[in-house]
Amino acid sequence: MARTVTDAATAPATLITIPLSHYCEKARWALDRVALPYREEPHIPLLHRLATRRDERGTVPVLVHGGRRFADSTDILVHADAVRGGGLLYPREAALRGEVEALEELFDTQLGPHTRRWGYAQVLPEAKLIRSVWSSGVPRFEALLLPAITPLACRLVRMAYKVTPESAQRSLERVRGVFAQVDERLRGGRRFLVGERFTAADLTFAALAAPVLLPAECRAAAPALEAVPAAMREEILRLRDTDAGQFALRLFAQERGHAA
Ligand SMILES: N[C@@H](CCC(=O)N[C@@H](CS)C(=O)NCC(=O)O)C(=O)O
Repeated sequence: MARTVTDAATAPATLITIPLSHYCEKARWALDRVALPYREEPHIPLLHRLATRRDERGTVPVLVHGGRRFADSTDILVHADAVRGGGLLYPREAALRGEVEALEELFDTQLGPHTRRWGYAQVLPEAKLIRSVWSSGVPRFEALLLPAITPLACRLVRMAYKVTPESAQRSLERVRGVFAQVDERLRGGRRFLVGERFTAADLTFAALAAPVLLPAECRAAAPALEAVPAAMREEILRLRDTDAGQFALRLFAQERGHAA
């Protein structure tokens, strides 16, 4: 017999994460938003690959739910929305849904990789800081292994995300470019990016902007603003001061704790 939406909605879910990851925060926020119960399974970088070895890309987040695996944050949002009956993260109206999907894709590809690269460029030289965010909430034996793994993990992160001082500067320009597009879209005082309600477009923008804003309500593991190097702090304060930055901070303050 086919499973009903209600069966699927109440089946226990597991979200595999790296606690620092902003794509994981995007998925976590969506599950919280639609009130889909889940258990988070956080891992340190490298060991996350053991948990994601059966997924083609091996990245996090991965949602395991109702016997299925969703190994991409957008797939997780689409599933979370559908399993709760639809209309919570994506508008039911086709044209509006198309706009949300286009913005989500823009932020996934043009914002997330660049906030991550810039953020890593600032914190990778700070060994103590990076260890504290990578170990947040992970199983005890992984936390104990982390000091030994950190030098290799830092090298791999630099290679995988092509982190150099020059690329970080270029990424910051790309972030400013996306922020300018969001500023433009918000002109005229609109409260959300699409239509009159909070959607996956707003959620994705705010979650993927988190590494350059460090919002207090973000549930990804992140350093405190006071703990980051001074140059990073100054740039964060400048980005917070833009319309797009203010918008993302408002979404975290008003919408992060709110279940639909
Ligand atoms: N398009 C993917 C991107 C996910 C992604 O890049 N995840 C990073 C963490 S932010 C990751 O898993 N990195 C470790 C790896 O590649 O093994 C999504 O939206 O889920």
